[in-house]
Amino acid sequence: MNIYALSSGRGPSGIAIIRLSGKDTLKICQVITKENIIKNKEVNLFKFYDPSTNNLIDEGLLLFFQSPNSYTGDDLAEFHIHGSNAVISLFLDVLSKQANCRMAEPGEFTKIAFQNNKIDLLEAESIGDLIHSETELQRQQALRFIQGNASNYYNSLRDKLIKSLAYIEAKIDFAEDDIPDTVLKDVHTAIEEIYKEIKKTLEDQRVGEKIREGFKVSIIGEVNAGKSSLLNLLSKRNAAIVSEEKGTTRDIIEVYLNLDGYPVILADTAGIRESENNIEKKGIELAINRSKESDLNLIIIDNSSKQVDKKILDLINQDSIVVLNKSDVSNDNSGEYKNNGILISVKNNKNIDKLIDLIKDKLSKKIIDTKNILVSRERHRNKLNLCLLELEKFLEKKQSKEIELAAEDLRMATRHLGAIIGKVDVEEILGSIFKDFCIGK
Ligand SMILES: Nc1nc2c(ncn2[C@@H]2O[C@H](COP(=O)(O)OP(=O)(O)OP(=O)(O)O)[C@@H](O)[C@H]2O)c(=O)[nH]1
Ligand SMILES: [Mg+2]
Repeated sequence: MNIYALSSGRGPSGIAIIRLSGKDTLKICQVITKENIIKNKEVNLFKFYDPSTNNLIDEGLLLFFQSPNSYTGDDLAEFHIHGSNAVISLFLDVLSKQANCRMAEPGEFTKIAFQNNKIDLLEAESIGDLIHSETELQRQQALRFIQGNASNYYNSLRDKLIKSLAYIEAKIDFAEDDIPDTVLKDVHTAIEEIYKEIKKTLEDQRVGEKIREGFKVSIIGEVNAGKSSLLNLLSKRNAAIVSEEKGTTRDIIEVYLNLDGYPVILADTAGIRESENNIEKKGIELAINRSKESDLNLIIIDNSSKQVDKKILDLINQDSIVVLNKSDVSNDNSGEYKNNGILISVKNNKNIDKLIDLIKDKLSKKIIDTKNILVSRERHRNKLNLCLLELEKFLEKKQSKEIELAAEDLRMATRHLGAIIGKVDVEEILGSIFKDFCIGK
């Protein structure tokens, strides 16, 4: 089967790119261009025709990549045509009428690349991440994964496991022969090291996942202090209702921001105070819970407040920034919590740049060393944890007595590690990974 899809964004645009991949690619190209010679890996300037009518569709460029040196590993063509809806529709329609040709599913080009061993599973996922990246940190992380840093790491760990497993299997097969007893001890030491290594990898404060999904920054604080106003200002839109009435916000309102390269999920919450109103009470509970799961809390206090609720003061810690709003109204500096706070005015847009710098500064301290991020998804973390469990079982066993069971532990551990990069047992996870891609990738 040959597959095709529009790989560029929907028009109208100057140029649109349609991809075609499969073993009949060259033949289909010849039919559509009426040309016999189509140069591999070179730019071909051709006219494209509808073979059923002989009518001209458009004129454009054709790039042909012969298998196996293509993105998918199969023969692949790219048609660069004019990006109008009419041209695109007609072109796709013509392709649909060719024998053994159908529209590609989302991510199918990348899936074929994986199946043809052009890329591993980590790289395939990261191509999806790069396409969806919105901030500089996300772009850098996706690119690092595509270049294979993480793949190399997992491959080398897996190789070490396989080597240990081979020793154990040799010991089983040649029990009475001359394999020294120290072998089991050496394997034990090697597995202990791998165990420690994986444990260390998992202690990364989930930075990789946060870069993919966004850091949770939450606006928490006094009623009427200007929390919703701040959210609207930072997100440059009226996402939350602002009013002089106290207790306006009840639900959590989330906006996704690119804060100078940092992906941030910014949340506005209900103001914290003693309230008799049940709905408001629920909102306050949501706010406090949210503060606990945030990477950073902006504790908003009205600078003229003489007394601040203890529940709010209790939230001040190293993962928070105290923000004193309405500096245009009051310049009062009393109150201990004010010493480390930043004085802003949402109304006059005062010190907002400084606040953004502070947020970035706090978040950057969480990013230990982006070069060493090896886990970018929950899927990777789960597999590493499963691998650790098996290694733990292995280390707890008296290997000389339970050698067959110990070998099975290592086999399972190897399998979990392999699943991260897509070696063994991948069918069931394939579907879930590639369905998140867009069509044409
Ligand atoms: N003078 C002054 N007024 C402000 C400033 N920021 C917000 N306000 C006003 O303060 C009032 C409350 O603003 P909101 O943004 O609704 O405050 P909130 O903290 O979300 O309030 P709740 O949702 O009720 O807890 C509105 O009338 C705003 O216009 C500021 O920097 N200076
Ligand atoms: Mg509000």
